[in-house]
Amino acid sequence: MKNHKLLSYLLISLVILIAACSKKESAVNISEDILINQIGYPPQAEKKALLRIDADEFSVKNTAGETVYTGKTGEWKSWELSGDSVRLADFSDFTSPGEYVVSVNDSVQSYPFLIGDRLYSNLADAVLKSYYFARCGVDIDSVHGGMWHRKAGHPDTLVMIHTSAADGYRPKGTVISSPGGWYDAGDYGKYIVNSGITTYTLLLSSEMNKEYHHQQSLNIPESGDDVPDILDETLVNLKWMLTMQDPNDGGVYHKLTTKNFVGFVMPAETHDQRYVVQKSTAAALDFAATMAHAVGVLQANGMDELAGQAKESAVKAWNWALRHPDVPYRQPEDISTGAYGDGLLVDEWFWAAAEMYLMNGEKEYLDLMKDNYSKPVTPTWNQVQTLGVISILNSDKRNKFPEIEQDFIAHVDHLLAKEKSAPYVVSIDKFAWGSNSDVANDGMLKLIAYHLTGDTKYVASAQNDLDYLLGRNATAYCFITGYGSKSTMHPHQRISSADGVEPPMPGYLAGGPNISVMTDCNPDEVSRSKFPAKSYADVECSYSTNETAINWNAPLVFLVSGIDYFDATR
Ligand code: 9MR
Ligand code: 9MR
Repeated sequence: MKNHKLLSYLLISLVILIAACSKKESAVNISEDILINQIGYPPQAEKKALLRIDADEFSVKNTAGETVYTGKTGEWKSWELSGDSVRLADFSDFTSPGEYVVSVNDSVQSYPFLIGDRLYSNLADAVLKSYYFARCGVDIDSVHGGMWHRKAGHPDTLVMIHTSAADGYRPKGTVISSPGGWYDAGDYGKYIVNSGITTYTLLLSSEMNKEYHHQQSLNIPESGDDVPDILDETLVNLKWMLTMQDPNDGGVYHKLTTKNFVGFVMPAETHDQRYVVQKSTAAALDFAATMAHAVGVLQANGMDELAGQAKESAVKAWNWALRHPDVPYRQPEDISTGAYGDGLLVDEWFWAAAEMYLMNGEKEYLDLMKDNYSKPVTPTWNQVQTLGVISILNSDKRNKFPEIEQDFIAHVDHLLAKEKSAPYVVSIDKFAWGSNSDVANDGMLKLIAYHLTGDTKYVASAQNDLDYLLGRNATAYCFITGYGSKSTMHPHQRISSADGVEPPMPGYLAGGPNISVMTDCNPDEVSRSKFPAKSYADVECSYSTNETAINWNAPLVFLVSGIDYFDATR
């Protein structure tokens, strides 16, 4: 009897529970078929959502569930890269600050988002602070790192010259010191080629978004000194780069890594021997370009001694490259960490020559710059001519190069044209490894075009790139850790995996969708879309879609800071 009573009590409770749950579900029916920027939109910005639902109308509702705006949707547009179709929901003329959802048929709604001023300030800080969390060889204390505090690892004061890097000055087995810098990515390596473009891009943001970065405080150990935090942080890596040059001949080691990738353990728990591996022409040129560019920034910030050192190192690396114009990086047999190998160096020559020319005005560099010119493209670690182009257009030599300026604007206009005809309102139409960084770099180029022309159509288009990264994309993910309703939680990143803290370190951009390596995870366990724009998996094993990397965050620093800066001054 007693048992029967208990059973019926349990049954009734279960029924009530199920009813309560299903009621809750029908009250809040969030659908990933409504894609929005999950942080939100500045009042004066264009505001676009995308519907994968065939509805002619949509509405915007406030938190009380009241409809505050209704609009008509655009026509169905299908995209071969995502394998689906979307309809545009444009509510740009709705400008009242507040928290909202986009709703369709009164039955489904988007994740919530805000309309308001300065929505991205906090995000801009986090995206830049990601570099502090990536510092190599120092404790991250709880004052600055909060719950992500950790012990130092990889002092890198006893680094061996690998056989591939041995020469008369530093024979095999020589030990050098090369401490500091940032971990490249989810792995613990430090790579010069990738450091070059990253360091340059951050220096560029410090110059072009100068007032913005001047008021920014990141709560890093250097905060409060007389240098902007972005520069303090960037110098961490620049100073490491200087240690990668062989003072004897000016050559630059390609990378500093263990022989093989180590496991997913904390920095302080891994002690495998680290090596500097092979000098390469690409490393020398990227190093020379970055150092030459840094000279002006350092001088402008009263750091003359370091500026002098950067200048001298740039010249030495450049001269090494002249003596060794064609030394590609070839991965030695006993080394299996990242290669960053590049067989085509015209763009590296152009970039380095441009920076050397801007540094000291000599004709020798100008000639080589002209000889190696090719039209600007969206930059990546192995396509860097556009970095030289940007430096020229930002300099007092700009007027001497009207064709280069034309080519730059033509590339950005082409990005705008692609966005205009793209169903997902974004310029990207090729999904390579790190595709999200291509979106961020497109956005950066658009903001630079705005600086050059004053035309705000470029800012509007950059906002679309940001909207994409913050959730208005075919995967419905906000790709930046710690931000948005549904964001990357399991990046392929050793520290976030091993630190025992549930949320990943914040402010990191995931690599993003691509179909380069469909087997990084066991395909039986992790299903990936065959469509490039959807082929993303928020799982740790997916190094080809879900790693983080310094060169991917840097254009995002520029993009978010630039848009927030624009928002603050419009
Ligand atoms: O963890 C490595 C990551 O940082 C690299 O980007 C990636 C590609 O080179 O490789 C990862 O390491 C994997 C290796 O390539 C294959 N075996 C499994 C390793 C860890 O997932
Ligand atoms: O970003 C790099 C990507 O363009 C390459 O296709 C890929 C494979 O070679 O390597 C990426 O760089 C990785 C590097 O080799 C090691 N550290 C992690 C980087 C990001 O995945």
